[in-house]
Amino acid sequence: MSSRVWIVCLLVSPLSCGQKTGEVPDSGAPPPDATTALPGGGGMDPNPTITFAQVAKAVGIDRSNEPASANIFTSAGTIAYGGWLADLDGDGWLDYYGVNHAQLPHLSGLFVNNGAGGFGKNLFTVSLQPSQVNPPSMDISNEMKFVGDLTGDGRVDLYFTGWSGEGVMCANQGVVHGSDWTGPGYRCFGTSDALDFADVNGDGRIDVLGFDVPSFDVYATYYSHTASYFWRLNNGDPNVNNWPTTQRFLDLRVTNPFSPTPPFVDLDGDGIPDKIVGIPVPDDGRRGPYKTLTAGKQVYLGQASGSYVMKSATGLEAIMAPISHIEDVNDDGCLDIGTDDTGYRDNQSWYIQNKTGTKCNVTFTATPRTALPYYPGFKRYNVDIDNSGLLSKVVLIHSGYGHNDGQPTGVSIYRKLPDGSYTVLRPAQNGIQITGTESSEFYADNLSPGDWNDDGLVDLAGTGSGTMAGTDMGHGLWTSGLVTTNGWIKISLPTVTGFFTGTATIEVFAPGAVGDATRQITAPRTLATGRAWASLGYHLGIGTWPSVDVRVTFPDGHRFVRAGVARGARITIQ
Ligand SMILES: [Ca+2]
Ligand SMILES: [Ca+2]
Ligand SMILES: [Ca+2]
Ligand SMILES: [Ca+2]
Repeated sequence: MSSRVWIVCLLVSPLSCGQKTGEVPDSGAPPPDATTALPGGGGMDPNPTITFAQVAKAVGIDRSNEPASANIFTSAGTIAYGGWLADLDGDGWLDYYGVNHAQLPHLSGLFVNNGAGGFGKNLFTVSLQPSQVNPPSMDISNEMKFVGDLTGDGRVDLYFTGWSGEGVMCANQGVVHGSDWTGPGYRCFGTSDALDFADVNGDGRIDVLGFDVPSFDVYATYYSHTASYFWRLNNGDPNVNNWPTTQRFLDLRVTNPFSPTPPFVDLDGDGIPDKIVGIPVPDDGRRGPYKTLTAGKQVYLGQASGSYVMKSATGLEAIMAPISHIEDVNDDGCLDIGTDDTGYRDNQSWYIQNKTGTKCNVTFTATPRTALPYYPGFKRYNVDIDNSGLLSKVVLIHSGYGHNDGQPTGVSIYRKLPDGSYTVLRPAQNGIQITGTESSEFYADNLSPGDWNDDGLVDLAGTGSGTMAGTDMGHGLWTSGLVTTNGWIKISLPTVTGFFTGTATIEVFAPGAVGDATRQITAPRTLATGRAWASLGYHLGIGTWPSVDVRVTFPDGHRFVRAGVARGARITIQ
């Protein structure tokens, strides 16, 4: 980390760290080169050059480069099923985890960032060790469900899902020293798949929505959503099987609006969980070619009195396809419903939630993909791709089932403009090539944003076709080559770590405008337990402002303001 200098600001002595709260620095006026006005009153580069280069194999993402103690490498059975950036060893640099579809020895990848533009050897085989109690089925763990701190020690844990309803939770043991390697060590436990991760009982510990594995049924669990689900309530034990469970969902509250699932979703925004249930049909042909269809969907709204009340005329009554995504896909503050006949690999069909005034009213209108503000495709990521402070959409578009409306296969970047519209960069322009020599996408592709080389430009890890050039059979790392006059800052909050109740918020304002919601430079960043830890650096684009004012609200309500944070600054606030 010698190349990076962080300025430490202490909560107890704000005057030791920059200007006094409320002071208006000389740099308050928008810089002269800004020709595009932003909502915050500043400017942004109107013509950034956005390109990415595939560097994965060149910087060391190569699973065959293992310590000798991992024994003989074999790549038989390789299917890249996700690439993730996360600081696994806690040194502040983003590391790389590549999931294989069946995590047998050698097939997945765990690479520690060396802080000098590359990654070390593949530690997957030596790092992830099975627990003797509740041993995992690593051969059927095949997809990442959650990357975060499930044990409250500030270290990044991993939760995988597999076939047959099974899941694997790997608890980070901290840095361990093997015979010929040093790196993060993981102990892995077998458990059920998980549908949601959030602190639902308000004790500051992140909980997990699971179900009973012996009675697992794929149709009931994933398509009709009529399975017997329960929340595992975190008690701090690294073995998730030792957490107490509850099925009294109406005693719980929806605290994380970002990972809803039909059995536990707050559609009307009152914090009380609602649910969407499909009407099951027998497996006699009525479930359709993918065995996913139901006879329609019913919506139940949770009441403060502790019961569910069915809502009629929601617009979902005749929807037969399974709900595969619940997201606010059009960014209007109300959750929308995405369905996919295949269950998991096609571009979704969308039912947009309507509003009465500003309130989400739990009725839905079928809306063509092409009628949305950007083309939503298969998966969407909010990324400040150009450091403008605006969140652009990086979209994976699938063509395998013909529901791509003429859009090109692969990654399109919809760059957000100050007026709320988007301008699109297609795969041939942005340099993100995920199809290799295939004619169509590989359906398990993914992206994971993060600044792996710490140059202030957001990069993308991920996977695509096994024939992608410059990769170890589909494990990709696209490094940003952004050229722009926009700038950035990075904020570190080392005390916002472990288990905590409430949330922390980072807000960035125009100079002298702290607290003025109309003069925010970028969307506030809200941090919840399990999704925030000491070594995370929060990257924030600031457009062409020479400096900005930063306000942090800590979980206990304390606020800290640092005025005059210069572009390119790295600030630690504690
Ligand atoms: Ca690291
Ligand atoms: Ca509700
Ligand atoms: Ca919406
Ligand atoms: Ca970068």
